[in-house]
Amino acid sequence: MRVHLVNPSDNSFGTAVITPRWLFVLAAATPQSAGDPILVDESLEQILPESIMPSDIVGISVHTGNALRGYQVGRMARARGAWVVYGGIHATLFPEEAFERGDAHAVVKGDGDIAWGKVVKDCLAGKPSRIYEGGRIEGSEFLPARWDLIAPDKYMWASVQTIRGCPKHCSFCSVWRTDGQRPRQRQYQRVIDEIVDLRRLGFRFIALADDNFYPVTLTDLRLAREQNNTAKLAELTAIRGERFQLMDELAKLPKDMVFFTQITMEAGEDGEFLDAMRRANIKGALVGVEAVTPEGLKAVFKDWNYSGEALAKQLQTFKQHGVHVLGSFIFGLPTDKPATFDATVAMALKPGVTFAQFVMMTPFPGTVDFARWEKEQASHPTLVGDVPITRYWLIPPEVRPKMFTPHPSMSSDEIRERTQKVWDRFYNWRSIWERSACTPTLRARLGFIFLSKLYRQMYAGTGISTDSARRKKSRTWARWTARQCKKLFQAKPMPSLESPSWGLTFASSLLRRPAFSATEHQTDTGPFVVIPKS
Ligand code: B12
Ligand code: SF4
Repeated sequence: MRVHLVNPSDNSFGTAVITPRWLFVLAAATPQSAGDPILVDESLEQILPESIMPSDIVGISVHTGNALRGYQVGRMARARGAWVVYGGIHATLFPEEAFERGDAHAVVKGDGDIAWGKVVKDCLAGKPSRIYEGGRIEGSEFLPARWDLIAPDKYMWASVQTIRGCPKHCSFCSVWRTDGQRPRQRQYQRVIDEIVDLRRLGFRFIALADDNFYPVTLTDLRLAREQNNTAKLAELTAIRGERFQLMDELAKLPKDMVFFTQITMEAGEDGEFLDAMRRANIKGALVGVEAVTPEGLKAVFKDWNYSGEALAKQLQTFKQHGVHVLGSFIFGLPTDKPATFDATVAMALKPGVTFAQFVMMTPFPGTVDFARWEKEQASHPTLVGDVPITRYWLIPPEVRPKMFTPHPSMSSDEIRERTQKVWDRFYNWRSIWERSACTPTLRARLGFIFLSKLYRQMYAGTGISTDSARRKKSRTWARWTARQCKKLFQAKPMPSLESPSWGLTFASSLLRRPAFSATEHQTDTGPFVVIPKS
């Protein structure tokens, strides 16, 4: 019997940009009695059906975009006699779908860190439950990933989560509903231990895979103070303090390390925080700009964001403090007009934005937008084949519309074409060359150019492009560029690197624990085995 963990994907590039973290976390949650799991990331290569044997346990993670492929994998695995278990955000929101479409034996809702061990044991005993409630576990319970199982030469960036949940409530985002609005933060040393493990293996680029790296704003602190809410103020101050501790420790790691995260624009008001990010080598952050007009921001419940000149200034503030912005913009909002595309690209081309993504409005399940749309569709459902459009992820990709919700004044094709032009304009050679001047060396400049092109091509291959010929060309391009980029991202392994705190005489034995070794991962007695310092 073997445990297989499968990250489904229709697009295999042989090389991937960022590690799917769940694979390595669930590997850590797999009881030792089941042996080391086999990890299959289909964004590298597809699973071989012959690798699945009767009584094997196959764990499949589905988000909305890869659900259809995930169900295919599950049906194949069940037909070969395996136990099939689903988890991930989509399975959490639509557990019944995994049974109906994916031949599931069981579904885990919510976090898998604790629940997965129980699932494996129940499967081994031949009696899995139908649904497991993984819930929202505390930050102290998040498992460190088993990086010893990674093929380091396959990924450019590794991902480490430092916090889960987001206090905001944007209408297009499901995070605050599924992960909750209360930030669940990991103790900084646990994060550092994982990063040390990764640098030992030769990873120097790490994505801090957080929903929102800036969970406490200056406004939150001011309001708690004004309301004399001492308990709230203490809680917020503690969360903020832990962030600074993390960044102080990151700053002590090898100087060639580069971190990237996701943050709200309000961090631009907090110079102290941005300076700590710079010292910590957090060189870039995805900032959800979403819309450049006040009406657009209101439409997505993000009117606390900046627009117009104030937005341009705010984005530049990040750069002035040494944090590059990957601006994320949404097209297809009801308030968008043809002129919005020009205004957006003009804003993106201003000095504050180093990278940008222009995504088409997609109603993701679990969001306010999705609930509203589902309600509108209830009386007169639009069908594609026999699938209601509100279940668009079940529509075969060849016939799946590119946009799902009608726009009041533009057709889907018009929005798609205009979006395509914005991508082309932002990522043309000249603009990339100009932006690449922010890098310190020729090698870094080359890396910047490759990465910009790769980013653009990967997106073109995932739905925005106008026709399938272009999509195919994009994929070939992305594959080639990914191989070149990978070389630029690899660093010499540092097998004897230690965490800055392990050498401290006052550090507790827990602080001295490397995040993994061949013998110390999840045991049946619990994941946190303390390894005394030799
Ligand atoms: C980092 C991240 C990215 C990164 C890296 C992706 C990667 N390679 O992993 C990047 C930037 C590339 C990215 C891209 C996109 N992302 Co993203 N991303 C995230 C983010 C912030 C964290 C994911 C993560 O690593 N979490 C840490 C791991 C440990 O947690 P986890 O995956 O949730 O897994 C836990 C549980 O879910 C469960 N579990 C998961 N799988 C399984 C399987 C089994 C068998 C079991 C038992 C349990 C289990 O156990 C795990 C441990 O507790 C999430 C937000 C979030 N909170 O999840 C969004 C999120 C997953 N992304 C989202 C989206 C929409 C996208 C994009 C489509 C964005 C876009 N418009 O292009 C693309 C799609 C990329 C693709 N083709 O897959 C949405 C998905 C919504 C949905 N309903 O599907 C999320 C939820 C954010 C949101 N705003 O709502 N993303
Ligand atoms: S889009 Fe960002 S800020 Fe808004 S709720 Fe989601 S994670 Fe939070």
